[in-house]
Amino acid sequence: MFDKILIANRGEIALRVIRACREMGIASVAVHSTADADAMHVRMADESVCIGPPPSASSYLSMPAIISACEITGAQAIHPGYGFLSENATFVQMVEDHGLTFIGPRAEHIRIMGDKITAKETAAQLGIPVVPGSEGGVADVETARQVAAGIGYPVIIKATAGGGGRGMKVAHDDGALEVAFRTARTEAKAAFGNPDVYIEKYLQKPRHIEIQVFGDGRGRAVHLGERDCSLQRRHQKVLEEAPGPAITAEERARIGKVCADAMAQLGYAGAGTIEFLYEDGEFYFIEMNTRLQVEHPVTEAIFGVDLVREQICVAAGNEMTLRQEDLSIRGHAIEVRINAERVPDFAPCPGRVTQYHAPGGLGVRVDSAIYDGYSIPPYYDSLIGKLIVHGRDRPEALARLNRALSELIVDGVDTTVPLFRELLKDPDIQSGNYSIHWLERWLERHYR
Ligand code: MV4
Repeated sequence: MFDKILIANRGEIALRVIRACREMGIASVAVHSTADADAMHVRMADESVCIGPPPSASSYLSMPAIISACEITGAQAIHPGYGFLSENATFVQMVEDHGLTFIGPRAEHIRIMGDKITAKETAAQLGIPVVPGSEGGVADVETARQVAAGIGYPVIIKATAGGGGRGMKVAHDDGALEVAFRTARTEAKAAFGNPDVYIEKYLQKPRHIEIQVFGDGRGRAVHLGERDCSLQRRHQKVLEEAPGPAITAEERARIGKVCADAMAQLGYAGAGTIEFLYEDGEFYFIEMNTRLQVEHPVTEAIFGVDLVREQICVAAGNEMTLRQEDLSIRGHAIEVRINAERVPDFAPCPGRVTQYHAPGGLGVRVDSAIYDGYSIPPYYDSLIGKLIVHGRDRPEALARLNRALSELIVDGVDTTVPLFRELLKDPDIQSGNYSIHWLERWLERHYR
């Protein structure tokens, strides 16, 4: 096992990893920009190293600065958290070339899943159901027409190098295809430096369901069920829950086994998430994320598993302790993302937190790195905390969330907390009846 781990991240996820390290008797090293000298992750770690000025590109994304921080402190492994360098295959390679361990999957698997066409081809080969569409990229309008005619309208044109919803165009009929196709290519080139696009059948009212997988890198893998992350605004998740309100135990077992078997075949190491669109009882692969996700705590709650501990164990070359037959779901969990943003326009709202009080009690978890008097810097993501509740069933989780939100105090900055207090009153949220477009429509209705 490692003696010392460096956490190449900040905020709540850095704290999350430090907590796992401390429980495992592993020393932790925080890295921080000059803007984060007073950050909680710096105070909670055993040691810290300043790695550069405020902009991420010169600090949290600086590969040489992070590798140097390992050398200075004697850290043997790097946990990347999410975002920043967590899905950067070049970084993984560099970490390994310096005799250090990256706590995450192999560079090769990150690379495969980073290219959306390769990811989809790989998924299909591994037996994962994918959205009907073009085989690989589509280079000209004529081919696009043929593909669209084959699968039927509406279709969606997506950037190969994309992800997170950027560079997508929907065409509802043949007349709209040419413009959609050309616009998608132009935007893909501008946004990602790569004009390649592919085509899929457009699913009109799906849910976003993602399967948590975990592999030992030696041919064993398990699944930890699904999360429903359909409540999004502009491709940013707002609320996530597990299990998915629309997914049956049989569906979970079936798609879960498909995913676990696929990861076993790949020899995948550590935590991963396989994203699906789910419509009319069918799962369609869209992407795979080769990292720990923001919303991992809802899975931890219902399975009683510490995913970060497992990541560290597998990276250290230990046997995976997770066995599919031992993994069972207890109750229901919901996470809401607390962002320093003004509702309803979601403009970032950095500044000083004049008062903070976190809720507590049975079934309540708060992952946050803020504190009384903390100044939220303007340079980074606006996520300042996550409130996760766990109940014996969905109604109990919802009641607990409502109660916890009533206790939560974050003064001095605008946050998304008032949004959740409103959202919980809606009958569709109470019943779990929502798709990927529900939230945008609700926001329209509610705040116009
Ligand atoms: C789709 C789709 C409908 N049909 N693909 C958006 C981000 C990227 N991860 C994939 N996305 C979508 N792909 C097909 N074939 C609709 C979306 C989509 C979406 C997906 C998940 C969560 C929220 C979304 C909001 C708008 C569109």
